[in-house]
Amino acid sequence: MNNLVTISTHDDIAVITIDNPPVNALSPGVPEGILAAIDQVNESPALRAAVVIGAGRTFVAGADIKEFGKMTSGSRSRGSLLPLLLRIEDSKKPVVMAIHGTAFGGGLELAMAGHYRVAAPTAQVGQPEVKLGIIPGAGGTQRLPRLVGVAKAVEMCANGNPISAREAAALGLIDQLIEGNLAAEAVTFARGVASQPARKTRERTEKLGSAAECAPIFAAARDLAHKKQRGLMAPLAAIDAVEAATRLSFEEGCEAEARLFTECLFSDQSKALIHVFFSEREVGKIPDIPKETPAIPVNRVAVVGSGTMGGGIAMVFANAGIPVMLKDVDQEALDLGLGKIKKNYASSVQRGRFTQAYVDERLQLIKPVLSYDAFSDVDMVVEAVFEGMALKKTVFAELDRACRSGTILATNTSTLNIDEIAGATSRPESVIGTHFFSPANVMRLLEIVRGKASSKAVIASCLQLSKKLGKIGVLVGNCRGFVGNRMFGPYRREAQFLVEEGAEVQAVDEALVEFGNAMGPLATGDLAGLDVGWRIRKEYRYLEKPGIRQPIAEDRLCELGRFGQKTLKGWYRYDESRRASVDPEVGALVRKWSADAGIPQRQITASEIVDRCIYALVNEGARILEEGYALRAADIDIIYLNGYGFPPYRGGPMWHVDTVGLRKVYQRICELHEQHGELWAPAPLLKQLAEAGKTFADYDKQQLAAA
Ligand code: 3H9
Repeated sequence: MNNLVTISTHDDIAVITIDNPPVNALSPGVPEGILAAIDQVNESPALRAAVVIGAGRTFVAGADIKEFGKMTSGSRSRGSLLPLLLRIEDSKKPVVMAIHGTAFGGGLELAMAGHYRVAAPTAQVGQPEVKLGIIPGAGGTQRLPRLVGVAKAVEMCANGNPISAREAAALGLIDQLIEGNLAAEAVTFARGVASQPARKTRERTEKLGSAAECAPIFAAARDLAHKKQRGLMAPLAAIDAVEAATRLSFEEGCEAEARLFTECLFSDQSKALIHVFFSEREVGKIPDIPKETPAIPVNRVAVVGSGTMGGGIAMVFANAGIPVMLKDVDQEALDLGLGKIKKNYASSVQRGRFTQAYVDERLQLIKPVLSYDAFSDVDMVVEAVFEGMALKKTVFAELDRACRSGTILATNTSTLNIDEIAGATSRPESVIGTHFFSPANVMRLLEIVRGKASSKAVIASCLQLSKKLGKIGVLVGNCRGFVGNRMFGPYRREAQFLVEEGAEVQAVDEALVEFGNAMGPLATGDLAGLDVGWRIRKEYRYLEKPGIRQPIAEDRLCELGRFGQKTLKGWYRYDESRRASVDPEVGALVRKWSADAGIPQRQITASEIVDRCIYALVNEGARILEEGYALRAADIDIIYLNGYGFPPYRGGPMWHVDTVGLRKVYQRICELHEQHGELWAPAPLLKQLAEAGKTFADYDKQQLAAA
């Protein structure tokens, strides 16, 4: 044993405690410590059985993910866990795994190597490895189907979602649920089974089924993976590994699992997804706002504006159990807004996402109001009125009058200057941006926009609140478009340029969907409404530098009333159920506009489409980073993964170009600069990193060290 694993005796039963905070990961020393303790139990005549339990908040949440980066293809780290688990399973005296919190990944694999499993009813178990781009690597794909059957094992290994201890008990994965004191009752359980022969999971076959019975299960699982996890290799590898359990012996199945595990572990996909895992946890760490910063409790909220965004934001608060007032200017607007909320909830009930009782409770929490009178006791207001500076200033002046001091005054603007909005109040320190993404009740991203005067308490509160709301909050600076939309501008600009230079509309979208994005840039424009950008462009036209090329097609489409899905015409044509089809009229119009503007037409490849759109995005990202509007390249990645449908297995745009190689990307941007002029001037930070042979990840590390 060692300081990570300790043993105590309770008469004839040993309790082996794993104590490796925060989540008892199987870091080096932990599996060895457990095994040494089991050996001790087997050697002691006085001990009849062992209980393995986790100290603190959880059982074992998995292998230590931090160790993965250190593994090389010759590394034995992976190889060491499987034989250790075999030796635990070979213990002559029964081993009872006592689970609370989570038994995930290697944690569940450890639990399955025990002879019995007991669990607190609140515990969760799962094989989430696919979310990290890998598969279970210590026999999980072989033992799980033996305990829960093939269909459930395939599902759990391929989608990575955990199941509750109750479900696990019903499936036979957990032998007993323990409502009271887990350790004490696990000892009693162990005493009860001490004299029975220990049954090895690996020797069980009764739930495996025949190859013919299992074939349709694997076919359906592969189909689902192709649809729901497009582009990801790990889910398919996980299915292959479980299939091996049904065709091969346990030992051969483990060898097949090992091959697939290694392939996945050394893939770019797994590196990217592990980067995402750690970045999601880093994003809330702000150097000048320590964890202890006192936050303002947010228990009562008001939302101003009951349009699509306001209504969605009200639902977000209601879904988190926070009472919310929804304000609009007149009854008609309010009725319309509430009607949309109810329709939205009704469709969730229909799809089985929520029960009617849950929805009724949520609706009780949303109180429609017409005046600011009741705002005096709210902790936070989120303004979500139309995007226009004058209107926003009027609203904030009203809020300044109506709200007590200390209330967080947040704006959901996606483009306007937070400091100017804050200037309409006597308390700019209370003002902040909370940029929700549409549909607000679905999208996970929340850009928290720090104004010049936003207080640390207000920022800390919004970061904490984002978790409570089930969002991932990313702190960004106050520049035009903030981080996400500022980068999206050049990305969509290039998509339009490409069409104006001769690419087909659907060829542009298809190239980016093939790259892995959830949607193409032109179809996204149609979904969001082309008129939104058109109005903003008209407002900011005075900022455009003369002589710099601007896209023409989208403004012209808007002039023709083609605003996208809402008018059933935009880049595409839509039927009443909003199914898109190619509109030849658009192709002809763009060709005419391009000819009038003297834009030469040519054949454009899918690879040029991807380079131009993605590198325009990244070049702007590099500027944002250098200017300090994003704290880390990883923050930009999290924004794009959670707000813009960037493929997770590419790790986000900045991680993606690190993987391609910054030198190569920089050279390509230089070429595009030569071909297309000033808009493609390489960002100085990109140039500097490329020339130094560094990556954006190196830049993040350097910034962290300096903070
Ligand atoms: C695996 O097991 C492969 C096997 O088949 C074996 C192959 C040989 N390792 O999320 P939180 C850190 S793959 C290292 O904020 P929560 C995390 O970074 C693994 N560190 O807390 C954070 O650090 P910090 C399969 C880990 O309460 C801190 O713990 N397992 C690990 O919201 C708190 O985390 C998984 O994929 C780890 N495994 O959620 C489970 N896990 O404070 C991954 C966490 O410095 N983990 N950390 O930022 C989770 O899903 C969640 O962390 C969990 C707790 C639900 C456990």
